[in-house]
Amino acid sequence: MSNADIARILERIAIRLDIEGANPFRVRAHKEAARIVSEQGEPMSAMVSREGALEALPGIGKDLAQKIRDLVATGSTPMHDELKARIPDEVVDFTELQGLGPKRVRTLFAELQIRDRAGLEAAAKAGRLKGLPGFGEKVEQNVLKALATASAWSGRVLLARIWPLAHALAERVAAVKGVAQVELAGSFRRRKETVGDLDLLVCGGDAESVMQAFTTHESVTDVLGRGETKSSVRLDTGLQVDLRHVPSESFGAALLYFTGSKEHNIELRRIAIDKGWSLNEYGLTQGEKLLAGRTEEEIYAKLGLDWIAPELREARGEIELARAGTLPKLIELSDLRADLHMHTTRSDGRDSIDAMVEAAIARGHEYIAITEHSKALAMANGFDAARVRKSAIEIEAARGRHKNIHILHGLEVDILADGELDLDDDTLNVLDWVVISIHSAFTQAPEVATARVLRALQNPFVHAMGHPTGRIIGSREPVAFDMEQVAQMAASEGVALEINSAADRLDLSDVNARLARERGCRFVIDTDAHSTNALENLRFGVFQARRAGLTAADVWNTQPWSRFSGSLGARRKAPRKTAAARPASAGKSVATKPAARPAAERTAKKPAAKPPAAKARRNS
Ligand code: DGT
Ligand code: CA
Ligand code: CA
Ligand code: ZN
Repeated sequence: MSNADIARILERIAIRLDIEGANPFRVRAHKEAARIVSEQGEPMSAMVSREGALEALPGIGKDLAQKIRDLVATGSTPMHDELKARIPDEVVDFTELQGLGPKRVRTLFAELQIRDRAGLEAAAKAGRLKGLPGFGEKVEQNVLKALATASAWSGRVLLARIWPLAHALAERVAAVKGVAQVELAGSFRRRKETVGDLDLLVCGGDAESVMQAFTTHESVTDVLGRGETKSSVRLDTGLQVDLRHVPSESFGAALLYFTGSKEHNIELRRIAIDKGWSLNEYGLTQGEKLLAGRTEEEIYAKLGLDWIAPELREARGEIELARAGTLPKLIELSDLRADLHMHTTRSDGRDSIDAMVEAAIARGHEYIAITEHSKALAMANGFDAARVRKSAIEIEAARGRHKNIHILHGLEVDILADGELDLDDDTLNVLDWVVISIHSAFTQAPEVATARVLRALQNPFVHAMGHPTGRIIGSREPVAFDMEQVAQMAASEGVALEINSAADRLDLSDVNARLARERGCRFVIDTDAHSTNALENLRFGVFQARRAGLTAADVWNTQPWSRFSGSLGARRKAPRKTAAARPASAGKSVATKPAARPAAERTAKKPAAKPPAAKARRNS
């Protein structure tokens, strides 16, 4: 069992204890143990053989150490077996549905004896949930919605979750003697946010040895088929992987075909047919004659097209651009110089400011923003006005300890249900960087939600909107605001829209980011990291941006610090457009003192001759 497997079982023990109404201390102890195990670099299977090593871990006492030993030895523990016998897996999974925490699941289980998904859906449809203590009409409707969302995504896995394993499989095959090329094609190569299955392509080497290496990987649980040129397996995650062994003269054609999308392929084939040729996974041919097939580039070239990045192959106009030679130069991970959304132990993050800063430096960031939550998120230790002022001192002290990165004093401020921000303008003015986010009232009617967001975007202290739609892939639908109007307002206000890199957010989506780009919006790509490890997720945000056709110039945090810091205060100093809608005090404070930018003073050279505010706020 890997540490991740062990952590997952400890986590599920915690949920089951919680559902049974066990002592909250015991619940928390198991959750904490799961976290500790998942963060250990050394495998538990190695640690168990060293006397006292497990007990030396923080939060792991005798009892938990024994459970870890049982898990390593047998894959289970007596306590988990007993709990499982009482509470089925599907009931534990209910806690992942939006709106159903362990307490409500306990009620469902105890009062209605609901033991599976079908039972939950039937009960909700029959209106038997709303009368339960702690439920009500709205919760019942939300459960139905959450069930529908979950089933629409079922069977697909998040790109980020399968990323390491997919590469491990590809590396296993690449290590076979004589193998020349290995590619993970399909939706994975297009960097879609979720994948239905993996499509591996291999050329070179002896096919038999390739199939042997592939089908015997540790994570393979079933071999669904094994042939000379194609094998299929199922992984322990449930995901299917197809591997095709293809000759090198048609590798490019196979890669093109199996990368898809199907719609993109159909458009390409139409172009070939118009020229009297044919295109399939073996090559581009004219009668018997092979015109191209070894590389994708030569096939695109023959068809009169520039090579198209896989992320754009969704039949959304990329072929016209490739024909005209006007494809965008897509942003790359190395273009990003900063991460402007992250949390520390001061709110709900797991790591200290120093740990986050050091990890950001190690990643090569030139500047970062530390953005804790605001007070509306009491559960997450959100900051009130006084805490923000104290925070400014803490950030200044951190700057003193870390000279080789610029640290912005930021905050992730809640957008309240009516569009008011969770903190007053004077407090916002203390901050260098203000991200606004929706963390409540997710199910407002479209007009209400649109008005709410439009209002929030007009606050002159705001720099960016975090995870704009609030959707969680597989469990929460986006807030129903009108993206068209929101994008227009964000563009005219100069507020950047975030592409949040968290595996199950990736919000904005590709489609929404594309729309926002067309309306002239600027973007930021951030991790929203709650731990140092999560700072690594930035690449998934970049993938989403590439799928939207974004270039480095579209993304604010690609700018070097001198330009970036020079553009931060512009909006605060501009005269307010809608003075009537604003409290008078805020306007005054803006007029009398410049926006606080202590971090900016740390730059060696002052940003020379700042461009006019309006221009600085817009790039591209
Ligand atoms: P997925 O696995 O659902 O996330 O999405 P894909 O795009 O990986 O789809 P998949 O695995 O069914 O097939 C891989 C690629 O093979 C697909 O993107 C395009 C190509 N392909 C599959 N079936 C067809 C087809 O019927 N016609 C054409 N033109 N291409 C196809
Ligand atoms: Ca696929
Ligand atoms: Ca497939
Ligand atoms: Zn956040």
